[in-house]
Parts: sequence; C-alpha cells; structure tokens
Amino acid sequence: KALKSNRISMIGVPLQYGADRIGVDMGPNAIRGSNVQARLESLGYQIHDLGDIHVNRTIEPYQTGEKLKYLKEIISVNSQLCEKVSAEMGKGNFPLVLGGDHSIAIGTIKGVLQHVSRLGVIWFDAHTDVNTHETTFSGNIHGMSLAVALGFGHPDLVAIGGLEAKLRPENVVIIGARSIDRGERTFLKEQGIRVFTMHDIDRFGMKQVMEEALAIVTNGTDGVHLSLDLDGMDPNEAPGVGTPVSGGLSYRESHFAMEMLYERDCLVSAEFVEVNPMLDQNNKTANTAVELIGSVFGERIL
Ligand code: B3U
Ligand code: MN
Ligand code: MN
Repeated sequence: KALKSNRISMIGVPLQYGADRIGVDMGPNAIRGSNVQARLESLGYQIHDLGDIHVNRTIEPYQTGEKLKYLKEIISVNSQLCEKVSAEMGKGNFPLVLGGDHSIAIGTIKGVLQHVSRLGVIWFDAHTDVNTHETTFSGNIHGMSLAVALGFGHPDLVAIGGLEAKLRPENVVIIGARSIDRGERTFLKEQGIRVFTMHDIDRFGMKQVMEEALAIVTNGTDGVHLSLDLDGMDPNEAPGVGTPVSGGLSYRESHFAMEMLYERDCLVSAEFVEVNPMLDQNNKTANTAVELIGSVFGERIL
C-alpha cells in the first residue's frame, strides 16, 4: 500500500530568514545526510531529489523599524517553491519538502492548493504559527505561515499562488502546541481552529487525538498536507531546533501519529522543517526527522 503516489519529489528549501537564525538553512542537507532517499527507496518508492530552491545569500540585513524581517526574500523563495510544488503535483508526484524554517509552509501549501483546493492540514508544532504582521512580537515570518495559508497576514504573502488558494479553518488541526502568543489565542478562537495542546495529548493520549484530528482534516477534503515542525517534539528527541520548548511530543507519540497518518492513506504532500544542524547533537534531529519520514511513508516494526 502506497500513498497517493509512488513517486516522491524531494525539494530542499535552505531558508533561514523566516527564523532570523543561522543554521536552519543547513536543514535540507542534514536530512539528506541521514539517508532519507535510501530509506524511502527501501520502502518501494521512486525518489527524485530536485535539489534546493535558490535562496539569495547576500541580501541586506533588515532595517530596524521594518515590521516583517526579510519579507522580500521570503516572498521570492516561497513563490518559487509554490511553483515547483505545483508543477510536481501536476505530474502526479508526491512533494516532500525539506526545510528550512517554517515560513516555507506558505510556498508548499499554496502550491498544493493549486491542485487540491479543499485541503486539510495537520500541523505538528510547539507553536501555532498564526501571528500576522499586526500581532507578531518577533517579526519572524516563520511564526506567521499558518495564518498566511488561511488567508490572513501581509497582503504580499497572502497573494502567493493567488488569493483563492487558501485553507478552510475547519479542516486545519494543530498538534503539540505549548507556546501560543496572545494575538494567536484570539485568532485561533475567532477562526475556530482545533488545537490539540500537550495538555490534550496527556489527557486523551495520541490515539484519540489523532482519531479526532484525522476526522477534521479529512472531512470534505480531497487530500491532507502534513506540516511537521521538529520543535513539536520534545527537545530531548530533537535538540537541533531554533526555539526549543520543554514538554513536547515523545519519540513514541510522534511515531505512532505518523503510523496512524499512513494507515489513513490521506496525505498528498508533506514537509519537515526547522532542523538546525548547528544546534544539534550528532545530527540527532535530522535523524529523527528521517525516522518520522520513514513511518509516515509506511515503515513498520513488524
Ligand atoms: N510565536 C513566536 C515564536 C515562534 C513561532 N515559531 C517559532 N517560534 N519557531 C513568534 O515569533 O511568532
Ligand atoms: Mn512552526
Ligand atoms: Mn515551532
């Protein structure tokens, strides 16, 4: 049993500007170095590594007073990514995007929406990434990408891939949240977005959380996108991330969630983001990412 396609197109996005922190730009190669391609091939997939989206290395530092850091370059990278993801889906390939900071979810999701207009999204993260230019404290665009995919935020970000390309809040779930800004709380309430916090996972267990989450993201949709921020995991499992938050998903919980996702056979695209090799211990976080990729593509213990 395979996912929607047996052919996987791997796209690296060595972007760090959305996190404003060096190192996360090396995430795609760290994940490649953990042998993601061989692992997926051993599961019977055909992998085409398209290499990396071009990121300009010599841009001006942002000017103090600018609300959103590095907006222009982030728009450029995400527009390229949107086109590439859309082109691969047009050929019937499954886009597997390797980050890079989480602002790249804008390009990935906008690209997928060109082909799957009713798309569910399952967003694993310690954060909820629903700030806008109006609510952000940091100015970091990686904290805004889910809001943009829902159609909220800076107009030049929302415009990527067309204004009609947006998610419906009733088909979006966030899992693993434990650090939510004040403006984000208001947004999540107003939009009615279902957030399974660490409290919910402790109370109900990952099995029940995933059952409810899968019901939401598949309800009336034509496919589901997985956006997995490695900082959703506990920092013991994934120390190599820019903004670690204690009390995250365990190794077992996250693998179980990936296995349930595979069993449901609903994914049309996936991305793994925020791996920062400069902050990592022995490439542990990239290895964890590749193990999770294995599980979501069908690897089993027995
Ligand atoms: N919510 C904060 C912190 C943050 C979001 N995403 C990450 N950190 N990785 C912000 O900057 O918007
Ligand atoms: Mn994130
Ligand atoms: Mn995060």
